[in-house]
Amino acid sequence: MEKLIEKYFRPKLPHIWCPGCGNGIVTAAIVRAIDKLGLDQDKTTIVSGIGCSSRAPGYLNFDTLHTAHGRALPFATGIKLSKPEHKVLVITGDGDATAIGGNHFIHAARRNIDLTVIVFNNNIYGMTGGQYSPLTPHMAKATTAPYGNIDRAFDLAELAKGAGATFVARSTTYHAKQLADLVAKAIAHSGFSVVEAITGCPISYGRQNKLGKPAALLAWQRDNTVPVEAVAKLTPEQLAGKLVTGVLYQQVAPEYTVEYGKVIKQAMEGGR
Ligand SMILES: Cc1ncc(C[n+]2csc(CCOP(=O)(O)OP(=O)(O)O)c2C)c(N)n1
Ligand code: SF4
Ligand SMILES: [Mg+2]
Repeated sequence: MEKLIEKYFRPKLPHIWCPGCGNGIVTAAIVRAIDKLGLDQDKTTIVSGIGCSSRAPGYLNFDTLHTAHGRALPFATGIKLSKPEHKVLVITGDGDATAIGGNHFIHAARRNIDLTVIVFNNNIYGMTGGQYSPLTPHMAKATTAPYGNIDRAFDLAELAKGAGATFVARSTTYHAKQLADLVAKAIAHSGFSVVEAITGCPISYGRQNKLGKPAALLAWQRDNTVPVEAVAKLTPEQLAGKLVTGVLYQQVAPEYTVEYGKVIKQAMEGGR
């Protein structure tokens, strides 16, 4: 990891994350994926919105943009359209991606634009003190739901797939190696790819829901996930309440910047 730190991280310590936060594990998984694929650092752009998770690109030695809350995808779309040969990654939180940025998320998925979105899902608005997000589980506690959240949560993977994403995967900070492999697969995929990274927020979500120390949050991830390959062998009772991990969906479909390029070419040639 030392070599990776030297190559891919900016010397920008201390970072803002609390002790035991899972964000470092997800960020390291992204760096490992980039290194595995041998991406050109000068042709890789990482964009984020606002939140604890969205601070990650600031620590990374690439062209990075820390934008406005929920707006990472419009910025990333503009970059990808102007430089289609670049790899563009988006780092976002559950609130950033599915609350204030929810509309951008579904429309970027619908376009199948070649962006890789890594959603750091800690089930809460970590940065602003623990308000519930659209990914806070039903009846979990948050500062805005001290008696339990009566909203039902989105299933992010189903939302992405339903909106048109062509690569959807999920893993956790407990499964850090699998997470890095899935991010690499998502980046290699041509089209809108989404990786849901389940990560622990011990300080806000964990405390409010009495989940224990950071290690207990990792143990929760270990005990409440099922690899997609095992699903067919399990009964509905065994699957109840479990999160499925792995590549959940993949499809080949026309990619937006390629289609856009064709239209531009046709217009330049004067055809209709
Ligand atoms: C327009 C706007 N509204 C609200 C905020 C306040 N705000 C900053 S981060 C955040 C929530 C972040 O939650 P999430 O995306 O889940 O990231 P996390 O901090 O949990 O990683 C909010 C509401 C803001 N910065 N800008
Ligand atoms: S508030 Fe939660 S998500 Fe934010 S840095 Fe602290 S532990 Fe991490
Ligand atoms: Mg969050």
